[in-house]
Amino acid sequence: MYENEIENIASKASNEEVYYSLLEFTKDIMQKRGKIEGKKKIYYISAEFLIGKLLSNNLINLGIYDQVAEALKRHGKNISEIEEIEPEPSLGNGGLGRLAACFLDSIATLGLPGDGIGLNYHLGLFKQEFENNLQKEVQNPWIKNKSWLHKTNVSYPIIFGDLRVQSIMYEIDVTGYDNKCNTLKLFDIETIDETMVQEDSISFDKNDIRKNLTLFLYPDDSDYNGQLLRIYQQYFMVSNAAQLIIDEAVAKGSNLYDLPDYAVVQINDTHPTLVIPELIRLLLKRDISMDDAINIVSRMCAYTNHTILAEALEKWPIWYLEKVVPHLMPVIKMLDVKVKEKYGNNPKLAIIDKDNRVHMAHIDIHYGFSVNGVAALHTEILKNSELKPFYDIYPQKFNNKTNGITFRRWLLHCNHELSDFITSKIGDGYKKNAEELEKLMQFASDKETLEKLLDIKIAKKREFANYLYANQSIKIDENSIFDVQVKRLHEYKRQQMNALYIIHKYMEIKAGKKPARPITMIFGAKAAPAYTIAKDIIHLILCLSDVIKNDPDVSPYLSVVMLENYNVTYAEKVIPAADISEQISLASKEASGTGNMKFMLNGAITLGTDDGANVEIHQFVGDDNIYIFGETSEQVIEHYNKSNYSSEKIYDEDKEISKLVDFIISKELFAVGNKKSLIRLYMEIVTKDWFMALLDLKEYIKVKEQMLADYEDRDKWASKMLVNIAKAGFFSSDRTIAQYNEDIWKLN
Ligand code: 26V
Repeated sequence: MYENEIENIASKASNEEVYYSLLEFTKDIMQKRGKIEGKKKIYYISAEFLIGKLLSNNLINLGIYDQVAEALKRHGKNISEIEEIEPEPSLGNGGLGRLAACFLDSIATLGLPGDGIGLNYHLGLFKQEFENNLQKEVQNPWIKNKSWLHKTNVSYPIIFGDLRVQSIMYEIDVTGYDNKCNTLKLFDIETIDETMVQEDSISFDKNDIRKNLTLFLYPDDSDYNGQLLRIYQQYFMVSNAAQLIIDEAVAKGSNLYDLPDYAVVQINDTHPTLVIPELIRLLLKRDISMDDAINIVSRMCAYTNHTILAEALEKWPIWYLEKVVPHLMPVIKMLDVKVKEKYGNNPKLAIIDKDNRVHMAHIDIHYGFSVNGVAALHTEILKNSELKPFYDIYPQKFNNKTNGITFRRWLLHCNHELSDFITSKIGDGYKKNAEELEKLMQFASDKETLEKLLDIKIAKKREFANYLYANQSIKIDENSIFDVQVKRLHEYKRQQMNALYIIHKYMEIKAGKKPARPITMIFGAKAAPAYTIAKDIIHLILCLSDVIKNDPDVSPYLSVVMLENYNVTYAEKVIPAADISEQISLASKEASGTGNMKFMLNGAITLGTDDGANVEIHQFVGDDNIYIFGETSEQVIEHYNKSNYSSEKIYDEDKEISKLVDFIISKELFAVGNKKSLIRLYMEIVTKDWFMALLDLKEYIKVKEQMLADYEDRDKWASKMLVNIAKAGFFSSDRTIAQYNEDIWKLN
């Protein structure tokens, strides 16, 4: 099919022309594929959809990738160069947004009717640049005249306390693998003014809602105006969603009392929570009683919790909501009164607390029918500690849905070499039924297979090294061990602990103890613009990179690289090249992690704590194929409950540790870095260390050393790689989505 069109496109002169012709051609085929239909639909409402570039993924899902790649080759072109032209939409921060994108792929692949609903941020998340070893944020426009977006004529009035706007709905088609399409619906307004952002920065006037409503993803909310803007965004998103859901159901014949037969809403973290009172308000306007409206909405909304970090759980001062959405307040107050009538004045269950703050998660739990965590351990922690008072009254609502990743993007697209090899060994059934990867286990000690796996890894390392050089002019040694930690920068993820390992290694090499093979430490991380300590940690890593690069005693054996503007595109390049996957969060703090799954699938070995989905990875691969260290989540929770952790004590009593921490304020680092930032970080670690980096540091160093030693037994290492790939099937988001459907959505 399409031979002539593809040939014609491939023969165009420039890569740009080829890209834009392919874009139109692909959009056209997707339109012709048609939509997935059904009476009941899942609406996945999310403030973030980190979709990444779409061309190759769409071609793969349409089954024409190879055909296009070969035609291009015949015309002397390379599909990866064509891909370079596509801008990456950065409509997400990290795991939560990327998960939403993987879920859309799997919902369509399983043939379930389901749309994503979100916002069309014009500038998305900031673009990260490094200047003087510091993170600098600049704007990141992605919407060009021609893109994957279609403008529709769907439009709704959205009413705020002090203004009224008219929305426009854009759509991006989401094609399933070998299936029809669903859509990602992104809402926007016409009056957004990108010119209000000063060039080379991300600051803008936060007061002019008409001009800035969908300008940025999660604008810096460290000040009052930023937080208000976030509520404007949230209400804009959910009011559009609620109006659309009702319209679509009514068009299919709903009398509104039977709305739950037509629509189920998945609330992705608390950001879309206001959809609950908004749906109730809209039903009241259609003469449905309050009790009936609450009953209808409570049977259609389900909530996913993605974190136990208190500072990330949204609680809005009531007067913020009174200002932005005064018409929702009677509903929210009624929801609160009903909880208090039923459960008394238990402050742990209240929607509006004594300080007049509105707890968004509490609305979701009382007035939704399902509450899920995102990995087995995380769900247990929700049930037994963080949300225990709710579990006690609603045990039937709680369920676990361990996260997953789409294998189309994270294997077929990013690692053709590996997926082709797997196909040659076990056929291509695993592309639709990921658990078939288990068939690879028969080759766990087959020398030829293991050698081929090592060959593919080295090829991917070379490819990444070339990309890195082209992008950041940094040269790395493809024969070194690639030890990779890529994820948002947060103290609980403990990049600072990894930095302390680097200091340890640097000192060892300085003292004459050379490693068996050079090591390349690779980081990628953006810090929230107002998160000072996170930026200090980036600064430390960049400074260490400088010190080591300029030290001829050390640089042949160790190098440190920080990827600039780490995003989905970078992830697709670095993950297939990784040997070691760093998943070292403080146990209990990482709800799931999904990078851990991507690395595993691409044959990297995990160095991690028993946290989030690492626990399940550990169970699948067994002790011999993963490196686990650190205190358990129970022990960590006990430290918090008893307030008995003191980094100062460890620092004072353990000279090996204090020696490493002291290097942060050494003359070597001061020579290349910012003294104030380094001292602030040093003080933070010594006197606070909220996420207990010093607690696990020594065991971390020991286990990493063991891992580096084990790497030298190449056959054994390759067999660990194979076991990781073979056991990755469970972590396909197709499995996760099948479980959401079976237990929560109940479509078909
Ligand atoms: C948000 C914030 C905002 C304010 C300051 C600190 C802070 C810390 C963390 C967060 C994260 C919010 C929710 C989130 O992104 N969770 C991530 O969801 C992923 C998908 O389920 C999961 O794999 C990650 O473990 C989890 O952190």
